[in-house]
Amino acid sequence: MKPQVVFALGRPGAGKGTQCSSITEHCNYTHLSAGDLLRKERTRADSEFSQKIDECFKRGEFVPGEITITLLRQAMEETMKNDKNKFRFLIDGFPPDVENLRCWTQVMDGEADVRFILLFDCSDEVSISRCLERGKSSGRDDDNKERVEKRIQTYLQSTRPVIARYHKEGKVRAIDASRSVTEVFDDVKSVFDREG
Ligand code: UP5
Ligand code: MG
Repeated sequence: MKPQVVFALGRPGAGKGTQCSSITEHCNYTHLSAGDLLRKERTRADSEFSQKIDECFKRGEFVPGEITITLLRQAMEETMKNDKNKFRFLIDGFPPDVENLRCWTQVMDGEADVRFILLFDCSDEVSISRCLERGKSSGRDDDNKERVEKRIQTYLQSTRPVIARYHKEGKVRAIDASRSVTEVFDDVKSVFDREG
C-alpha cells in the first residue's frame, strides 16, 4: 500500500505537535515530526547527517530536503515494516520551504500521496507566547523571544509560499489554532472525519 500523507503546517508553537500526537489514535495515522526527527538525528553520535543538521540549526536555516526526506522515509518504512496497515502518516512541520517541497516531489512522486495540508492558523502573539511558555521547560534552544521572532519571519517568507501552492490545488484545510486545545482538537477531528 502506498503511504498516504497529510502535512501539518503553521507558525512555531501553533500546536502542530500537540494536536498531531493526539489525533493519531482517532484517525489511524502515525505522527512524524520533521523537527523532532532532525533534533534526534543531530545528537546521534554515528549519524552521517548530524554535523550538517547542527550547522543548519545554528544558522537558523532549513536542513536540505534530501536529509529530512531520508529520515522521514526511514521512519515511514520502519512503521510499515512493523505493521502493513500503518500506511497513513501525519507529517508535522514539513515541507518548510519550496526547496523542500521540490525535493519531496522529485523523490516521492508516485511513491506517496499527499492527501491534504492541515494548517494551524494563529497570530504572531499567540505563537510567541506559547513558545516562551514552553521554553520554561522544553530545553529547546530556539524557544526564546529573539529566535521565535526570527522563526516567524522565516515561516512567513519561506513556508507561506508552500501553503499558497497547495491552496491553489484546493488541498489546504485551515483551522483556527488560537483557541483552547480541546476546541482545536474538535476541528482537527472533523477534518479527518470528513476526509476519511
Ligand atoms: N499549546 C499547544 N496548543 C495550545 C493551545 N491550543 N492553547 C494553549 N497552549 C497550547 O505547542 C507549543 C506550546 O504551546 C506547547 O507548550 C503546548 O503545550 C502549547 P506545540 O504543539 O509544541 O507547537 P508546534 O506547532 O509543534 O511548535 P514547534 O515550535 O515545534 O514548531 P516549529 O515549526 O517552530 O518547530 P519544528 O520543531 O517543526 O522545527 C524546528 C526547526 O527544525 C525549524 O525551525 C527548522 O530549523 C528545522 N526544520 C527543518 O530544517 N526542516 C524541516 O523540515 C522541519 C524543521
Ligand atoms: Mg513541534
